[in-house]
Amino acid sequence: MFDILETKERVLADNEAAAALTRKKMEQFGALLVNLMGSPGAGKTSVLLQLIRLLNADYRIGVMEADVDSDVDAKTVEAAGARVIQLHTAGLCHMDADMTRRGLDALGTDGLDIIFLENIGNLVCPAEFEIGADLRLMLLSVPEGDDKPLKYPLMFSISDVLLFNKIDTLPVFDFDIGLATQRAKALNESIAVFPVSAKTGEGFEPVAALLREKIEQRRIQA
Ligand SMILES: Nc1nc2c(ncn2[C@@H]2O[C@H](COP(=O)(O)OP(=O)(O)OP(=O)(O)O)[C@@H](O)[C@H]2O)c(=O)[nH]1
Ligand SMILES: [Mg+2]
Repeated sequence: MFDILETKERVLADNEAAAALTRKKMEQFGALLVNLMGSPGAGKTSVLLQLIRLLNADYRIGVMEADVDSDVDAKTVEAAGARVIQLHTAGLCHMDADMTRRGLDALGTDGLDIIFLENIGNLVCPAEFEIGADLRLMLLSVPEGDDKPLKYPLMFSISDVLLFNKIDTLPVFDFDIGLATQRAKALNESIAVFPVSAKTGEGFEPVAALLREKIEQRRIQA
C-alpha cells in the first residue's frame, strides 16, 4: 500500500497562514488591501484609474500590478498618481498570499491608506487563493455575458463587491443586469453590486464612497 498526500489541501493551508500574516500587517499599518479580480480585458486597470481619480485628493494609494509578463498597466497607473510596483508571475495564473506579502514589502506600505492588487486576469485561479485582502472586488463586463455567475460560481461566491463594467455597451449586447444580479446573489446574498462604466466614469461615486467608509474604519482600528 502507498500513502496519498493531498497536496492541494496543504498548499491552501500554507496560503491561508501567509494571508493571516498580511491581514495582521494591514491592521497594524492602518491600510486597506483590495484584491481586484476579473477576466482579461474586463476593465481592471480602467476601473483603477477611475477610483484613483476619485480618491487621490484625500488618500494615498498604492497599486500592485500583477501580470504574467509586462509592465503596460503599471506605467498607466503610475502616471495617474499612485505608488506602483509591478509583479511578474512568470506564467502563473494567480497571485498567492506569499507573493502578495513580498509585493507589499517591495511596494512599501508606509504612508499608504489603500492598496489595490490588480490580480491576473481570469475568473478561476484568483478565486481559489486568498491573499489576506480586506475587500475582494470583482468585475464582470457587459460583453462577457450575464451567464458568468453560472459558469464561474466560486469567484462570485468569495467576492464582497461586484462591478458590472462597460454599461455604456449595454445597447449592443444582450446582457441583463437584473438577471446577472439575481444569479450572483443566489451564490452570495451579501455581495454588493454596482453598474459602472470605466469609459464614461458613470456609477463610480457610490463605489468610491464604500471604499472611503472602509478606509476610515481601518484608520480608527489602527
Ligand atoms: N466601452 C468600454 N470600454 C472599456 C470600459 N472599461 C474598459 N474598457 C476598455 O476595455 C479594454 C480593456 O481594459 P483594461 O482596463 O485594460 O482591462 P484589464 O481588465 O485591466 O485587462 P488586463 O489587465 O489585460 O487583464 C480597453 O480597451 C479599455 O479602454 C468601459 O467601461 N466601457
Ligand atoms: Mg489591466
